[in-house]
Amino acid sequence: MTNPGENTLQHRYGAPLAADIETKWQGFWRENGTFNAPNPVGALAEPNKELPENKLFVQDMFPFPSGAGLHVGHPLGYIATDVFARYNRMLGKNVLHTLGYDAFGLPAEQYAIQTGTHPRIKTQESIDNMERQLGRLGLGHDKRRAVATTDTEYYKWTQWIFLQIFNSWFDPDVKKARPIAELIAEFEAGTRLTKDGRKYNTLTKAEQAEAVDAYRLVYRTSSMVNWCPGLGTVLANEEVTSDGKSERGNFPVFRKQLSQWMMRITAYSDRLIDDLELLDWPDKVKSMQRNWIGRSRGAEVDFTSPAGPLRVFTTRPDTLFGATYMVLAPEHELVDALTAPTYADGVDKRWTNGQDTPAEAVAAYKKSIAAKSDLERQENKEKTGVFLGTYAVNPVTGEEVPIFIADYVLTGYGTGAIMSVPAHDTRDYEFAKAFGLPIVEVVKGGNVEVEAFTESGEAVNSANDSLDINGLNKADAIEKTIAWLEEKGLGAEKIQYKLRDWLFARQRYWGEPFPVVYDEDGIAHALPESMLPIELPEVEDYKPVSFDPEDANSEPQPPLAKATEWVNVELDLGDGPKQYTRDTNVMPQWAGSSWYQLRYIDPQNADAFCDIENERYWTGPQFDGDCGGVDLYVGGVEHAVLHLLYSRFWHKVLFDLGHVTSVEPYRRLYNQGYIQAFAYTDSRGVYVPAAEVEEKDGKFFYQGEEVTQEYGKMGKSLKNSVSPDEICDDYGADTLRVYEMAMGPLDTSRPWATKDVVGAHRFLQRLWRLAISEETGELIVTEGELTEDDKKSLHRTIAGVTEDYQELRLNTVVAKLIEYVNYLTKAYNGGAPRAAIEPLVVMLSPIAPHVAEELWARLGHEGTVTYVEFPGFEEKYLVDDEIELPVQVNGKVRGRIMVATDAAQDAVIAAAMDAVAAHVDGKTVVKQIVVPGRMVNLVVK
Ligand code: ANZ
Repeated sequence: MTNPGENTLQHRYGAPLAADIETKWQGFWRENGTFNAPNPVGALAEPNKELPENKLFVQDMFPFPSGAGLHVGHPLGYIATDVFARYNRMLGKNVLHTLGYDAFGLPAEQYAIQTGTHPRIKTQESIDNMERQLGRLGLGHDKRRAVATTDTEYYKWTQWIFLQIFNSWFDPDVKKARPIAELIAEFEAGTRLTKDGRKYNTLTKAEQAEAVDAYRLVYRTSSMVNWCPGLGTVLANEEVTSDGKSERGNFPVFRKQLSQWMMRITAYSDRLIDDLELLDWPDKVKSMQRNWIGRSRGAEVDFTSPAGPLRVFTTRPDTLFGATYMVLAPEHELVDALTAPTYADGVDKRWTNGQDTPAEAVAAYKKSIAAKSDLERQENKEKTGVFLGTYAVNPVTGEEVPIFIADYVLTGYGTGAIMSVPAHDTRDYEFAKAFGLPIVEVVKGGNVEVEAFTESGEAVNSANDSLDINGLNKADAIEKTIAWLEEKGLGAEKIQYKLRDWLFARQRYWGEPFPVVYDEDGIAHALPESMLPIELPEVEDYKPVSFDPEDANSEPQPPLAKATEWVNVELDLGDGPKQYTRDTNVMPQWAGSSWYQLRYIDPQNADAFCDIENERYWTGPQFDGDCGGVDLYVGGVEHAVLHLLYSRFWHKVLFDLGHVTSVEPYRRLYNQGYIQAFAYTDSRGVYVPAAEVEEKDGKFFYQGEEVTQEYGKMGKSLKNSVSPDEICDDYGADTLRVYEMAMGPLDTSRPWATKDVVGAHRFLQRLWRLAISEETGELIVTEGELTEDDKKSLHRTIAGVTEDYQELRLNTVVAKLIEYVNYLTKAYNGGAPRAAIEPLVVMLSPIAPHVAEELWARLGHEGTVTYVEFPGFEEKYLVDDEIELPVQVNGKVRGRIMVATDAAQDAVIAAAMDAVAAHVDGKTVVKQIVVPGRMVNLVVK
């Protein structure tokens, strides 16, 4: 089979010529720094150049340098941002666009462990390969700004930002971060008490340190974590699958109490929710963030119990009269105190789970749920739990209600205890049914005989001597109940969040070391800025200490702990040289990506993470109330929550501390769709190489055997990857770019079809033939005038693509350019007029930049097409000079006429009469109605 990209004509636009052109122009761009964007100040400033006020900062979610290399799905977003950036350069904007690497993290380390080389070497190899692959695509990046999070000069500043956060606290009065020194000053002056209400000056040194730590935005705490012995590390909740395994490696994960670094992101819950209003982001992503933060308004209510007040959090204080039992999380601190020595005679057998005493029942129950994740515990399944043998008193009814533990109540949310209202909460209803507990209706509207009624309605059965909410709607009932509780000292309004603080440590090697040491008393000291960077030590054996995957009792042993010379250091932290030990954890993979947009702005700054003047220029607010930030951030929706929440949090801290002028990191977010592909499985369900599958009569065959077609992600495991190198070899990068942009709207997923790529290639060949002779390679454009039709076609194309480029409708840009090229091909069949070709080359250059540069040069221009002004259009060519009108006879359309838009009424009627002569002949026309631009109606008798 001959490859359509190959050809015999030396001057035809085929793969060999495309390759020459692409190499040539990529070299030109590199040598001339074509895409270098100047900064106002610092290393990347150009003193003699006045910066345009009009700027654009475009950013991609940067890739993780994986050893596998790229498939054609990866660059979809990178090409789109490149097109957008190039288009905006033609509008005269100073455009910042680059691409770095998110290079720390577990996958690189795992991969390096498998292959036996140091993660740094492997990471660099992967980066080099991806650079090569992406380099072929002709992306217009300012290469000086490309950073990798693993560069020492980069992670020095990641550590510096950690120190800023560590050395600050969140002042609830002004709702922002402030330097920790200001808190200490307030403590010392006595104007602020410690969190537990003590006077700072009366405390010992250690107690003072503790009081300050309780406020820091970074803190250590002993908390329940997900310990994965098989990987040798602790995992964040998000890294654990719903069936309690590690997302990477599929090892068992156990809940374990461990001392860990945490970031107090919860302090920012309200601002992270409220500032979503300022952002030009997809609604879907905003609501995912809102749900993740999960703000609920409700109340805390105290029930009286044998162990003192038992506090619950409820979003429905209006249902308090219907609380017929209580449930504690099995981990609740009062469980032991509330466990009775014995069960009363005749206790319901369902409540004891076959055990003789409450203590035995509790122990057995705890054991049965130990391995379950929070997600599993909340799943819709049969409700389980056991009775503690004790009762609490409902504060409004005065009735005794039994106390249970059950896994559907989670520790770490609310107070870890609930009042159960089976009539109006589905989980409580199921539990009550399973355990034979009373169901009391307190909201009218449903049928609690058959199911819980969870909607709002009028309160019923809800009155005592001093509180009567009967007849009130939900909001009023809540308000009145809370007022009553507050008056009695039994409760208060409470806003609750689902968001948890950010577990910020991993027991791994390939991450940023913490700039923290411990003294002989185990007190943590943040290192001064002057000691940064804290570099990763070279270790012989950088593998984590992993354990028997099933050994829940194993203790994390970070690999850095083995670098004893690095761990034990003598330092002078202001009070003379002393021995310290370094923290042996590393930061989680999210750290480096939480601020990289700021380093793109000022990548070579040795004195600061980013000069605020440069930040103000590139991402500062542009008008009153504007949040500022990167102008366009493109990436997959899988980062809707964690990455974007973490980077918003860090950015806000930096803003509070005065290091940046923008309130948000990313002003506009765009989620691109995915390139998907068909995959094929044989009769055993094993994937076969998709490229070797043949289609016959709608059936698919691999080596003669019929296989089943599936549709989904592109990837190695599905054996359906297509590499961009392959397409570049066969057709050239411009063809790949045109094809990917033409496949469909950028925000939707689309199936890859290698056989369709040739269509994009033929389009570029037709374009080429309009200007260049395939036989001689000579320029064949004419200097002739454009016809009226040419002008109409040209100006319409310009108007259309201008709007489409702005709205990122890149598929319709391609469609309109194809239409224009087809028009010219038909009209001229060979050399077209220069005045028709030049604007075409400019319009196409963002999408197919190499061929555009080549044509631009052959048309006689010096230098690059990159900064040529984007063509404008004249309105007068956009209006039609002829229109089609329907002609009705007695209200029925009987014909159509073409008339000049400015035709006189008489002429329109004459044309209409002609068109419908058969329906009018022999009748009398009693009325002729012309609705200009719309229709003609003739009334006949
Ligand atoms: C009584 C009640 C009656 C409730 C009713 C709901 C409906 P959101 O909206 O997600 O914040 N809850 C409180 N703490 C819990 C915990 N640690 N584990 C599991 N469930 C917990 O949900 C708050 C509601 O979830 C609370 O309001 C409580 O049940 C339950 F008709 O209290 B509710």
